[in-house]
Amino acid sequence: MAGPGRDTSTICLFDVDGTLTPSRQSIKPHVDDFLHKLAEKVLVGLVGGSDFVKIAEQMDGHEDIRKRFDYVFAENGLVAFRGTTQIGQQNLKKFVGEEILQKLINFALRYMSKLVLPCKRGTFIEFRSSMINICPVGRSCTQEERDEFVKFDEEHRVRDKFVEALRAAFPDAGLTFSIGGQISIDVFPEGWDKRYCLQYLEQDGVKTIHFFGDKVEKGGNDHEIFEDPRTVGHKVSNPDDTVQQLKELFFS
Ligand code: M1P
Repeated sequence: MAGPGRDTSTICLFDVDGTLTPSRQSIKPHVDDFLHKLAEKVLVGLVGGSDFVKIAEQMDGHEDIRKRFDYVFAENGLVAFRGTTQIGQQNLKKFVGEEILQKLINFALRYMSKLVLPCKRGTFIEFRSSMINICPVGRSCTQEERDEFVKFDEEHRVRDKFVEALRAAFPDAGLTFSIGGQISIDVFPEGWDKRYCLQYLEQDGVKTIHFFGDKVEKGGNDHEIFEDPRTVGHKVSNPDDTVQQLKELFFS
């Protein structure tokens, strides 16, 4: 990772899906190689909405990503690693309490039971340590079924309407409903968005934080960190665009 003259006061922090990899797929070898070169110049970190296991699968699958990246922030940074050392872990269950959690889960299940979609599979609610992921098509869908839902959702705004209904039903619960990926909605306490990870970088004295993300518009899960004054935000359209922007910034 380290190289002579590496600037450890600067980090490039990347969203995963749509920024370094196609959504929920593995990183392409040329993007992976490029990150290795970049890591000789500055610190490199990941901040994904997904849980650690999914991020690790997408970034390689066999190497421990905590050895490869200076920081890995899963679930928006609520599960945080500096190298191989875990430096943070939040607990949704304790923070929100069982009563609200059950009301939310029951509401979401009722709402989804009325949806008619091209298909429905399994795992409609995934309970993570710091967020609940609600997925109308079901997380166990195949890639083909995922693609089909994406088209259907573009046309019928299934998730937008679902988020509106959730916001209306839980106006004072202190929860954020965020469309982070292609087929699901993330639910977490206000403030537990990707900005959460910045505290660790500040504590470690990192001075310049370049953030790269694709979902930077309002409602997207990169929006808050992209707009945050503590970061230099870079909007990208896909992994190749990310590499191109990095070349211009650090290699020209
Ligand atoms: O891009 C991050 C998102 O990745 C997945 O989204 P989806 O399966 O909907 O494409 C989920 O892990 C989601 O929680 C996460 O924000």
